[in-house]
Amino acid sequence: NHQAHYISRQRFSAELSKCLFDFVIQLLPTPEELAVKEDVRKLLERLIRTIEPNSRLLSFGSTANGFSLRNSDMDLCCLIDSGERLSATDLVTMLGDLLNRETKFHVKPLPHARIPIVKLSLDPSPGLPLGIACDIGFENRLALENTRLLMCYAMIDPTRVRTMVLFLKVWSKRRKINSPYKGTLSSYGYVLLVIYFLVHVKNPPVLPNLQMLPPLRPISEEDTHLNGHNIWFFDDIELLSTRWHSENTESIAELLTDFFRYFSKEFLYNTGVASIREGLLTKESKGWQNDLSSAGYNDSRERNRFCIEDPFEVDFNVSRCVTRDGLYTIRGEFMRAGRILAGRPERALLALSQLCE
Ligand code: 3AT
Ligand code: MG
Repeated sequence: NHQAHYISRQRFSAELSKCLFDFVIQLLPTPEELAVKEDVRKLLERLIRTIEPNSRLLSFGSTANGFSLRNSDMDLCCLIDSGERLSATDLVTMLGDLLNRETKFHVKPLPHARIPIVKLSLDPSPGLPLGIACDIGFENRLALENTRLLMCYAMIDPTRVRTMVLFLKVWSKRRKINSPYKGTLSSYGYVLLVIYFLVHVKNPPVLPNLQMLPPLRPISEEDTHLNGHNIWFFDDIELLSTRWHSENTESIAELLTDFFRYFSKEFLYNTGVASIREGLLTKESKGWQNDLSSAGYNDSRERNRFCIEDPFEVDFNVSRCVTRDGLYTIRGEFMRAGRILAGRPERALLALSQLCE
């Protein structure tokens, strides 16, 4: 009976892994969508160069790291290579005016935001049934680097990493727990949780710790630091594959089930910090305790309910927007998903559609 149960679990897990894989494949952006987005990027770059001739406009976020779903927004970053620089505030204002005059985009410049950006959107049209949403920021070099880090992690084990990440993104959007503005977690936060889990929780690990592998040759401070942050990581993935391979053979379904189990029951939300650089850290060691004695609202008590350390900006809690209620909802969803996956082994497809309903 035990063995029969084991075999039926194995079969369920293989079937569910296949379903998960097929499910995310059909949610990937089409080649046409990617081509239109690249055209938009080029057009915007040409326009920005009429204001700042030495600038480049680069993609980051999901459009650049391989974790993009159909119709995801575009994150663009403007880098200015040399010369007299305008301030981000002036650039945002000028670019806003220019785009308003020259393009059909709806333009919303936010020159006085903490990080000044221009928000753009394009209405749906026959070639672009869902339109485009795009944010342009300035000099956000750390975001370009964390995008590259996530891309490298995806390249090491494309099937398992991308399927898990893409599934978690769709699932969190459908379950409405993917909005930092409403007290839940950003896509970036969920991606970091998956990497943390695959590097530090799984034993044997599915992924190596790219930030801690020994470098191939000595590197100087200057090459590794950006605005005081250590941004070095092992990025030669081709070479890595000749030196490191995972001993972990778990299927996508097994990993996902265990991910939900870990983040519903095991992760120490009250005291722990998930760090992809260093593994599980304590809030105390980072000075991120919930200070329950302080009276004010919106203080560290609310900021540090859930703690995920940024891979480079280590003083930054990526999940600082998650509120008490938000965390409660997220954990409830982790439990629900875990329960569904651990339940009736017969019908993988049903389980999946239930998960995202
Ligand atoms: P979507 O496909 O847009 O849902 P995404 O992968 O583009 O997901 P986000 O839109 O959440 O992810 O973030 C885009 C990039 O912006 C990812 C990262 O380089 C940067 N970023 C976002 N949130 C943070 C954050 N809290 N801290 C540091 N960088 C961030
Ligand atoms: Mg995005």
